[in-house]
Amino acid sequence: MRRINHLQNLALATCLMLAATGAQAAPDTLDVSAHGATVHVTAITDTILRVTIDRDGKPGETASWAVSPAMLAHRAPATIDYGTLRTAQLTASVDPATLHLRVVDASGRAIVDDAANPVVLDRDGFTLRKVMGTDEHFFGMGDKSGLLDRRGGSFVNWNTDAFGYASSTDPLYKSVPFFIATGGAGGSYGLFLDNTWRTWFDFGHREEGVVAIGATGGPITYYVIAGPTVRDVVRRYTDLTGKAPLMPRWALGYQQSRWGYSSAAQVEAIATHLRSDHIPADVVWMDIDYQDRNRPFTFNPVTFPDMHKLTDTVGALGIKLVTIVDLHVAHAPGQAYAPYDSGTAANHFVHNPDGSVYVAPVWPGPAVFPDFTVPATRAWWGTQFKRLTDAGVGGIWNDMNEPAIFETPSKTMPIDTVHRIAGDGFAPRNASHAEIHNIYGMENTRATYDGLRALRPEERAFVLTRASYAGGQKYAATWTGDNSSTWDHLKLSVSMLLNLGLSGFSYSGADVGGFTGGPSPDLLTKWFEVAAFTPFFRDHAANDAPQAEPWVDGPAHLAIRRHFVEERYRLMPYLYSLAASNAQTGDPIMRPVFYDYPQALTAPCNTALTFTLGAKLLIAGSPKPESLQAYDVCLPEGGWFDYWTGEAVTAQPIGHKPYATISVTPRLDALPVFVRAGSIVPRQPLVQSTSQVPDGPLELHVYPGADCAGELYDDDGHSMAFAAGAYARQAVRCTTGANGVQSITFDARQGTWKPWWHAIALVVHGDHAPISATVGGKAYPAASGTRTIVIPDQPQAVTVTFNAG
Ligand code: MIG
Repeated sequence: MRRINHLQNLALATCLMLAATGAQAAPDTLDVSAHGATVHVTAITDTILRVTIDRDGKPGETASWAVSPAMLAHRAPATIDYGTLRTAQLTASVDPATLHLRVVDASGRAIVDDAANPVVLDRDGFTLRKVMGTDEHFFGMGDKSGLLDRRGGSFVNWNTDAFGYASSTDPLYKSVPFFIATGGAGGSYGLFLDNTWRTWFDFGHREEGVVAIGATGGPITYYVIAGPTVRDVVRRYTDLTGKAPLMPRWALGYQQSRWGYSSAAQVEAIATHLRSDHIPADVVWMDIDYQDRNRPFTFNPVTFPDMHKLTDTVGALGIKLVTIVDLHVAHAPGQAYAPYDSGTAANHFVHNPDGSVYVAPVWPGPAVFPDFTVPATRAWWGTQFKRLTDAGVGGIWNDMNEPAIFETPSKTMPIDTVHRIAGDGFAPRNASHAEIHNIYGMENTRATYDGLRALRPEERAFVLTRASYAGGQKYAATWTGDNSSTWDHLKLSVSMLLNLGLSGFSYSGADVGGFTGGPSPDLLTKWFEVAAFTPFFRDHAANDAPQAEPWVDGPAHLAIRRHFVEERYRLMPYLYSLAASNAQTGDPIMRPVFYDYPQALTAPCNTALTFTLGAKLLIAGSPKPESLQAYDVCLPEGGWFDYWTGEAVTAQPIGHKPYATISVTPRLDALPVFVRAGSIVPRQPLVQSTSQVPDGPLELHVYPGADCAGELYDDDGHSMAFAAGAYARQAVRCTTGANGVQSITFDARQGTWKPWWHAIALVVHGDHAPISATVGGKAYPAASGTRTIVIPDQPQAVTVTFNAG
């Protein structure tokens, strides 16, 4: 149609140079026009640039489903000269002839540079082309499968119910059109294409040396997020799209699920079995089986006659119930089904182009679909949860929200169904499903989250979702959908969770054991071991798969699985402090090794089943977990301890490389975990549920080394009181001398919360075990034959000194 907008032909572009209108200064935006397109560059912060491209002089809307109005309006001081915009940290320049955009850092190094033909407009779609550096590696893009590094890959964003997906399947459930490039001359950068339509990203797959991104429609709006570190980019991306809220502590506990727990008696039996087998656990999940005819917001009157009684009974065991609530409301006119009746009365459902209500089959049979882009519809949806919160349900699981539709080859709504936009900074208008599809699941979880918060304002809300979009971390945790019971999927789970974490979704998990197929006993055991160190730890299986609860393979397997679940509960103070810091900074809980050890980016430290939990623990499962062959674990330079024995590790340096390796012979009952030298890791006595107060002192495991530090965080674990100051946060540091750890310094505790511990057990690792510690003029001896010294709790700023033997 508008051929003049095709900029892909350089020769043509040269002829068209005369048509360029040149650059003009505006108060806070650099505007450069050529060939009927205008590039606008705005400094949201010193390190985040918003780039929009208008076509035919029609400015796009400044509204977003991912970025808050406050961030959209945020500006950093910038100087705009002819063709350039400068912030304190970046300079962006746009060539007035070609619209070529280049962003450099303060020392002139290119952070991101356009490739030839940088902007190609084609009907309603577009392609943007950036240079792909030879040493750059690419991460993020949400839950996409395949390798950790996206380099060489090509991906589409279109939320899809991908039952039975493999490592090559794309697209999957979520759309996070955001990647991080690292390894380039100017360090790392992030690029977030804020376009909800079907988008695609190509990392040198079609064309060597070019990152190409595009969409079939919608606004050309993207953000360049500068580093230089990956951590900088992730923190800034979550400044832009929002931090995940602090989850309740129980959501970090072990969670037992299965499609097919089909009566209250069975749910109760599962909870009782967890307790009688002494498997620490916090949640039992209830899949669609608890509902009446698969209708959302109902309880099956025969099999689940008294939901309140059930939540009370399992609640007494320290276990919460999380129930599934899918968005497909049964199309049940005249049947006194309140969600249908009230939703119809207020016109809350998605329409067909002819104005009728769109009806399609899913679990309840014919169903209708709330129009979650309408604020009034979200509010109505939120109120529907009252029946569940009144019954004492702990959290909500939003499945099928791609949305999934049965009996149609596209597996989803026709792209011409009509949604309404009526707020959120957008001009009111109708929008096609093509525009709304990728945010439909996120807006579903937003309605659920806000609804739970409104119904229980004092409590944190917990929502799990399958589909989402960039920024969806503000509303829900997520899981990787219908994986399979294969060793390949165990490996895949790690790369998927790592990329989700880098994409803002820190609180993620994969179905332990695999959803379909039924795991072998060894696979399920190894999966428990690995998943015990991942953020969201839920064993789940399909209705037609064999039972996969921890006890199904006999006492030997149960013992190993229990041991790893117990270890997670002992590590709860560390895990919870990571969750608290994620809510503040956006740092993922589970990270690729290069997040904290950038020198490991190109080392073989990033193989399958290798990751860190926070900066301090490195988990190094075998790259071939199905095999018992010895393998090399790669440890970034700087010293490590064996987490299980507490002994320092002697790793083999590899020439002058910034890492060393250690050979490990795998065992079914073991998973190598290492602790960084210079760490203080908090642990606690074993509990069977996070609702139980640990009996005994908080343990601080101290591992001597450079930059020795740790953090303590505690609060009541479930209410919003922390937001008003009822938390306890305390930094701890240690010094190391010739005799190992010399001292530990506690900063003054911040916040008004009084944590559960009254004493602290200092466990000092390394070659030298102290015989006593002195604090406040008093000496405390080590328990005989141990490296453990118990001192009183230390809320004030204080230094504890160790006395060598
Ligand atoms: O059509 O609710 O991914 O976890 O057990 C399948 C039944 C619907 C798909 C979810 C899965 C869940 C299942 N659901």
